Amino acid sequence: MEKMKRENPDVVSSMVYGQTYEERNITLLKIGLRSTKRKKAIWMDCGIHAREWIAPAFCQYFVKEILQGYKTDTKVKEMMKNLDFYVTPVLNVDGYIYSWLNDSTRLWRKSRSPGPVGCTCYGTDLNRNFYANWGTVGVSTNCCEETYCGTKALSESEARAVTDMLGKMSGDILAFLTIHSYSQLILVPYGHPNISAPNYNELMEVGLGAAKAIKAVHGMDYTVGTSPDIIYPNSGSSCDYARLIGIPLSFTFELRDQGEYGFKLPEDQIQPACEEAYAGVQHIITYAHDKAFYSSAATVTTTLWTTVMTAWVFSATFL
Ligand code: 0X9
Ligand code: ZN
Repeated sequence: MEKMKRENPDVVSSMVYGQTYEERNITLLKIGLRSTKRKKAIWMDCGIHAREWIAPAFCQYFVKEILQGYKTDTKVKEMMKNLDFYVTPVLNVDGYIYSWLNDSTRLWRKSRSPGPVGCTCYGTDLNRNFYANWGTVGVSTNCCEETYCGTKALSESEARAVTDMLGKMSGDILAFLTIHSYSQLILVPYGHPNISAPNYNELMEVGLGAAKAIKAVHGMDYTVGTSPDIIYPNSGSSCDYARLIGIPLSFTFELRDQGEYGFKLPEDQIQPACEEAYAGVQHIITYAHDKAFYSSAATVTTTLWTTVMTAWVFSATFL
């Protein structure tokens, strides 16, 4: 992150927006061209689940690509003028570092906070700890389980950090993308089976467009849908929280593979997995950008045109 800032001081800055249980910084990179106009934002976080190592790799790849892209690709440059990208390469820093410790900790998923009194296990599933139908479905209340949702919503400082940051920025965020592995899925809100997003059709259409873009890169199939429809119901996820507070486009990506290697994706798949996921993400970002900047421009044009025509009809009739 420091290197990216050093090499691109005009477009990259960083911000510490929280601390983990073990008091490490939670840091994001803000990437965008300076502008006098009010900019919209795209949120991306990776590594909320410790063992899903392809996710932090993807955030790095994404940062590298957009930093190259804005020099060579006019669309990326245009988006960098209108948007700021807020990228958290590793959200669950404690868990991620723990998963690098040795073979026995490699598959750690949760945070690293100790369990409540009377429970000797560690960690809360950060993707069950958000204030989004917290504790209702697809969670465990046993602190030794992988999907332990914590003692209450936002018991974890990592979930609080994201919530606070989103709260400050939510009016400006066009798209919220949270990157996981594995299964090759693009999940749309909600994880709760009884509620559905008001723009479900739009989310599905954009998600299917992203899956098509992914397939065009290396032929990989990604399935699109809500988690109850295609995997399992769940509550307290960051993706659901983002949609609940009004961020219109909220997606969970589950990157490669489909179970052959699972979380231990071999090194030679890092590059292709990132390339295809980049195409999917780019589809969503482009849609979000064009909707915000072109349809409002179109509205202005239509309004102007209507005014001109009304004046013309008025003058033709009465003058
Ligand atoms: O269970 C999860 O937290 C996610 N899958 S994973 O295998 N990476 O753990 C999926 C969460 C999806 N939930 C919503 N989008 N609501
Ligand atoms: Zn995950």
